[in-house]
Amino acid sequence: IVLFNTIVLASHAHEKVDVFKPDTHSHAEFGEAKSVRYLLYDVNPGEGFNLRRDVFMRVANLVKFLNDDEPWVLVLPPWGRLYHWKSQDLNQIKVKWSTFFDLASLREHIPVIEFEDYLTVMGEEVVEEIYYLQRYKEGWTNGKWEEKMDIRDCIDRVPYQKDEDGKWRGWFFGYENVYAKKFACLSVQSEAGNMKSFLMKNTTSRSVMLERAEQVIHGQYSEFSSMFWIARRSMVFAKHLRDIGDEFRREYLDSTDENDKTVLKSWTQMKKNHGEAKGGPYISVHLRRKDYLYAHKEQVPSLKYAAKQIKELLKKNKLKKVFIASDCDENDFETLKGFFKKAEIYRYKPTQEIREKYKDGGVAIIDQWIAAHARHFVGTYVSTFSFRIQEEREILGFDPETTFNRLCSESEEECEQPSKWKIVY
Ligand code: GFB
Repeated sequence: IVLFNTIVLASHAHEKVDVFKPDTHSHAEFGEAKSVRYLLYDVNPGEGFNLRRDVFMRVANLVKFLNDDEPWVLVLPPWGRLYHWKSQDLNQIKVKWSTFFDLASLREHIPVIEFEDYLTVMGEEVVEEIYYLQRYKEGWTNGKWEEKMDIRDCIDRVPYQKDEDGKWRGWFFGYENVYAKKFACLSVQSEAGNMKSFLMKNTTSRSVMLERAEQVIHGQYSEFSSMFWIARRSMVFAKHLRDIGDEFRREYLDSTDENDKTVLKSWTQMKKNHGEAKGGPYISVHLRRKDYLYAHKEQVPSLKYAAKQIKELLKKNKLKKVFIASDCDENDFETLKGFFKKAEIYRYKPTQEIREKYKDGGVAIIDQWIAAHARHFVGTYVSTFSFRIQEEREILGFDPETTFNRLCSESEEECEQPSKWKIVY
């Protein structure tokens, strides 16, 4: 079903050419075998890991819709060069998705391959077409949202340049020899799913890359829809990371899946009611520091005030253990611990071997996994890191009252708690 009025591709910037007529083209022409096409994407370099996971869900659902009509495979963008991955001693580019996620689970939703496998399949280090998604220069017309997309002049300086052989060169996840044959800027105001017609009708090459894929929104497939949650549920963390988290839970937090009622099944089989999961006998806290200390200084508590809130939660839940997931340094962690006399305060500290194998991203996932299994969770204001923990808890079947909570700062008069984005099956 076509939900927008016009999809246009201009041969020259600003010139609109209607190429898509919903009434004449709304059905795929079957009868001929269609060859597989590859969709690639990347995200604004400044975005962190957990917003990138959200962009994956949008693109994954786009690939799902494409597959209703044509065989498309999503090429997973290697992880790397992330602003928050500060460990200088680790090599943190070209990191495969399988380091962090279970590819078999992703494939229960859509066909995916790693970038390196894509290069092997292509037999050449090439991306055929790149569309650099950008806003409309003129903003929303009449202040009204309408679905549209047009090839336009690039608004910002783009990180791709044409070399003397006519090849487009750019970052390409750190793969220096990769080039693109064609490059254009595409102004979009669109739901991810609505890119389908553009890709099917306005592009023909074997591989297409959407740069700045965060420009497209979830739209009707947002948190309120089962499609969002299907894509989200398929993002199962890699078993090697879950195992490390589970071992830590067992060893320090008296937490096992059997006791906590968090036994994991294949995501396609798992459907938990709220309140079925009990969680381990500990409070978990996502205490976001670093850039949040200035980016959200009004909403981020001092360590002392965070400790006060945690103590109240321990008392209320009759618990004595706390698990802290945080990007804070050791000094801050020790300071925080110093505010507690009786409670046991834990933090996951990776060995050097684990750091080297799974990088800063893997360690963050282990933190998220442990935090997701607590009897009660409290996160940080607007942090996508906290949001992803909340989603994990929805999947596991926790009572939303134990999940959608955040720490308040001492300067907040009203401390609004996070929206309850409950799972939809
Ligand atoms: O994931 P993320 O986008 O969440 O970025 P926000 C935060 C990153 O910091 C994580 C590290 O991906 C981790 O690398 N980090 C944060 C942590 N909390 C923890 C933790 O508890 N444990 C571990 N091990 N690592 C957004 C950013 O951050 O905040 C934007 O994505 C921007 O770029 C905005 O800076 C202000 O949503 O918290």
